[in-house]
Amino acid sequence: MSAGEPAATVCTTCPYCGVGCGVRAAPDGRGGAAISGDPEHPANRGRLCSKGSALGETLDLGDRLLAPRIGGRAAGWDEAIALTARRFSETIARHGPDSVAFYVSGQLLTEDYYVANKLMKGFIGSANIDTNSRLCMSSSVAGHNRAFGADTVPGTYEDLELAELVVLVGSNLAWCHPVLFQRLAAAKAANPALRVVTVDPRRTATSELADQMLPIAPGSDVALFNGLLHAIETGGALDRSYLAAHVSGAEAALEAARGYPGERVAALTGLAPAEIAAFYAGWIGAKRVVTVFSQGVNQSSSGTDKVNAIINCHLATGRIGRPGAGPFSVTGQPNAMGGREVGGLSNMLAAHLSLEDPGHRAAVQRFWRAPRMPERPGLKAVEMFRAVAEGRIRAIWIMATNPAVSMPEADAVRDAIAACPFVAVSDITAETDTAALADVLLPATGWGEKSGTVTNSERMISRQRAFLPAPGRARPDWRIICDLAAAMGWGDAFAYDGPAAIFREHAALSGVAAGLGRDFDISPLAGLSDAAYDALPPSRWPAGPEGGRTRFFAEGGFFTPDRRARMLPLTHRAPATATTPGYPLRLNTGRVRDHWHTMTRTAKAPRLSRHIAEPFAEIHPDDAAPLGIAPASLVTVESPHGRIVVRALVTDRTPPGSVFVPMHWTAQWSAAGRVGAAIPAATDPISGQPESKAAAVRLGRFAVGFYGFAVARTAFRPQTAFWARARVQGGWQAELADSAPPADWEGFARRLFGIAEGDATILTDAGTGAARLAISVDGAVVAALFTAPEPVAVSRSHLAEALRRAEGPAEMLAGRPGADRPDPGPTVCSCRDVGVNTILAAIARGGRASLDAVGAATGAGTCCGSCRPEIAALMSRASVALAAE
Ligand SMILES: Nc1nc2c(c(=O)[nH]1)N[C@H]1C(S)=C(S)[C@@H](COP(=O)(O)OP(=O)(O)OC[C@H]3O[C@@H](n4cnc5c(=O)[nH]c(N)nc54)[C@H](O)[C@@H]3O)O[C@H]1N2
Ligand SMILES: Nc1nc2c(c(=O)[nH]1)N[C@H]1C(S)=C(S)[C@@H](COP(=O)(O)OP(=O)(O)OC[C@H]3O[C@@H](n4cnc5c(=O)[nH]c(N)nc54)[C@H](O)[C@@H]3O)O[C@H]1N2
Ligand code: SF4
Ligand SMILES: [Mo]
Repeated sequence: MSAGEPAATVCTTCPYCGVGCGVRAAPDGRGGAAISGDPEHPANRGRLCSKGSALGETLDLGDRLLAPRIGGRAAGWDEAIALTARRFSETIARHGPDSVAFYVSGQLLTEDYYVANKLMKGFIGSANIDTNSRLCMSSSVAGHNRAFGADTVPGTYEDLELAELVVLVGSNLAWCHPVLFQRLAAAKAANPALRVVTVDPRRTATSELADQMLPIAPGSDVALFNGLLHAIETGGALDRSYLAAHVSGAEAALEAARGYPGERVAALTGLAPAEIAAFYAGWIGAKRVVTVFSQGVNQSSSGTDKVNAIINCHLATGRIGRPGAGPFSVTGQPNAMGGREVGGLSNMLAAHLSLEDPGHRAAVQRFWRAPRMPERPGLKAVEMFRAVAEGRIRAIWIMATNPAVSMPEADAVRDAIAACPFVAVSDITAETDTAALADVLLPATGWGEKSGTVTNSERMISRQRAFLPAPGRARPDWRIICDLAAAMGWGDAFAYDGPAAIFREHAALSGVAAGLGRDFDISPLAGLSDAAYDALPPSRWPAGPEGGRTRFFAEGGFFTPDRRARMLPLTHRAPATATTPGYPLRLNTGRVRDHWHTMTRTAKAPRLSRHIAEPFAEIHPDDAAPLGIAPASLVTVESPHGRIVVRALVTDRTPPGSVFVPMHWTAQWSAAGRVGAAIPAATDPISGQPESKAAAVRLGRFAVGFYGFAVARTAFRPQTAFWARARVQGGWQAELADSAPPADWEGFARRLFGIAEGDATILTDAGTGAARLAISVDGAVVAALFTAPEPVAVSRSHLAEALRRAEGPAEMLAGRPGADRPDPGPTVCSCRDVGVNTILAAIARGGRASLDAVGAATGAGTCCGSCRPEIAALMSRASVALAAE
């Protein structure tokens, strides 16, 4: 904290994405806090995105789990821990250590993660601890290990600013790592010679920054980068001295790449030969090139090969570990990296040591004074839930993740958890699809209440610090895990008095690993006092005796036995379910700007649902037309595993043959929006990461008798065949639809809202069957419903605002603002609440206005900046329209 800062302000780290922005929180003394970006944090220098800036709106306790529950009833901690320990111990005694499992999360802090891994691997003696990082980073981990001999991210964020060329492969950085994207956009504005290329089947907010967009066929990245490697060779761009000194396997990799001349790459990727050639020439010509990759690479049945295809090109040119050059895996979760450091995956040990290396195992066993150690890797996430379904795992503890939503074949996973003899779930809320299935619910402290460390994408370890008291009986995750370990008889090995003690042990173990030649070394931090730990500034690893190193591998020094990197011979493979008769389309899934995963936190902030408030499918007009799918109608997206119902967004952003659906909606927020239900559990053979971006599906029209839109002051959960609800400023809203309109709209509305009192005002249109209905108390509307045989055309933002302002029925039932107040349209800028119509009007007034001019006129994009790519898109479309006039 710098001088002059009020004493109460606490510096901490954002709990969302892997950019790892520093946050300042000033508690208001009433359970809330004012949130701002930390100007001194090296990741963000004061910036925050829309999700980070809305953190203050997610702190209320309304939905929190405040005491343990057993079978749905409130229970004490002693009872809950004793029962969990007894069920685990009995299961192990009867069926062996591999009959139990932990399924954990990249959203745990390093200290939580460390003790969970130690308990399972060293004391229970099984490697059945896996994590949602399996669904996220495991292909990158496997690719790094194959090429570098360790899971090392060689570069830093600064490299994106120092590069001549940044290639974003399968990364929607503008929405998923917004502050890093803003750093890139600022660097490009300052240095127009910096070129950006996106490789993504879809046009996204990220592509607005791109000089070249490569709309690659889903799953064909290996072909594109094999072709690049071949072009590097034929173009004379191999760095022969780097290869001779530091790399093995180059000849075999080059030989495999020779099978990918330009025409073959064009056939496999669907890209035009000229655009491929231009991309290759640009890549080869740029000495400083960073290739950023994310889930379009990892979440694939050839994910590990995709990672190595990219790394091959960097090794072949020696463009690695130098300022502005290197392959760069950006991590998703706030502590994806920390989880890898402690060994939280079932095929890892700890501190980047290998489970299958007897020497490593013995060293860790000695260090932990562990009674037993598994000799074989445990089950990876997909295998783990299969084992649950088949009764081979009989007790599971799920921490800080929501697999009933986020796993592929999510319906089967949900049913397996429901049928498992014993399920414990640690969460901050009971209102999740997974928590609903638990035998024992354990209340964890959440962001702002817990304390520990996280590591971001550039190996920067930052503190998360508490600035609020633990609510109710909630406890930090590390403590719940240590309490269980003690109840199972291992109290001595888990007798930590706080996260600092755990961190010291973790740091000391990294010193053991460094002694065995591993990359992850923070041993100089093993002697931190509690006070020094509390004050720990952001620190990049390795923090070795030589005082820390910024980048890896410019001079070789890989972590393989011969210290040489490995290039690998690779072959293109189509997605696992590429051809499934009867399912002609490919389902791509991912994220939207303002929601986080299964929405347990972001859905609490009304301003974050203003951007997108319901699940949708992006469908190309060529796919929509033959099926008669109209814009804003409802569609089914169906695979052999499951079916969802979502809104049709007919757009050419997605290519023909491909449908994009966001991953966020759960059974808490929608009737049938859990897209994981439709995704097959096909995995990469090396990493075990599921292919979440290329499922074979078919589309259908969802038969609708009436559509509806509803708002109310109090929470309601519709029972209709389709619904999706969201928080709005003064209450709740829902989109709904069902097969046949009810006979009596007032009765329907009163049941929908659970409101018996108040006056109902109803307007019906006998011709169309549309109805508008408001329930008011003392002249102010408390709930309103708008229905029509076609998608309801009312201004959502106006209705939410009218509800908040307690308007009367006449104002409300008009459905949109009066002529004196223009309708702002759907929200683009959630910080300043600026709608699309307002922005378009400003663009129209200003002609080809600049982003800053639109900002000055409307306020849009002037706060966190996350919406600037969308404003840029509106501007470029408007200028196309002007040009066409
Ligand atoms: N707003 C927001 N931000 C987040 C998160 C969130 O939930 N919400 N989650 C965080 C987490 S955990 C993660 S892992 C990251 C994920 O960050 P990203 O990986 O950037 O996000 P996604 O939207 O999952 O997918 C990225 C892109 O991959 C493309 N893609 C699909 N198939 C292919 C393919 O075969 N090849 C290529 N080249 N591209 C393809 C998709 O069209 C999509 O645009 O985001 C983090 N940040
Ligand atoms: N179809 C499809 N599926 C996907 C993906 C995709 O792109 N497409 N992406 C995958 C990826 S990359 C990821 S990372 C996963 C994410 O998927 P999940 O991990 O399942 O999603 P979250 O909503 O982040 O779940 C975190 C849970 O932890 C709880 N929680 C928050 N803070 C704490 C805490 O401090 N302690 C405890 N104990 N609990 C806490 C939250 O309330 C929430 O229930 O989804 C994967 N699934
Ligand atoms: S970019 Fe946004 S979500 Fe990611 S860490 Fe920064 S503020 Fe949080
Ligand atoms: Mo992730």
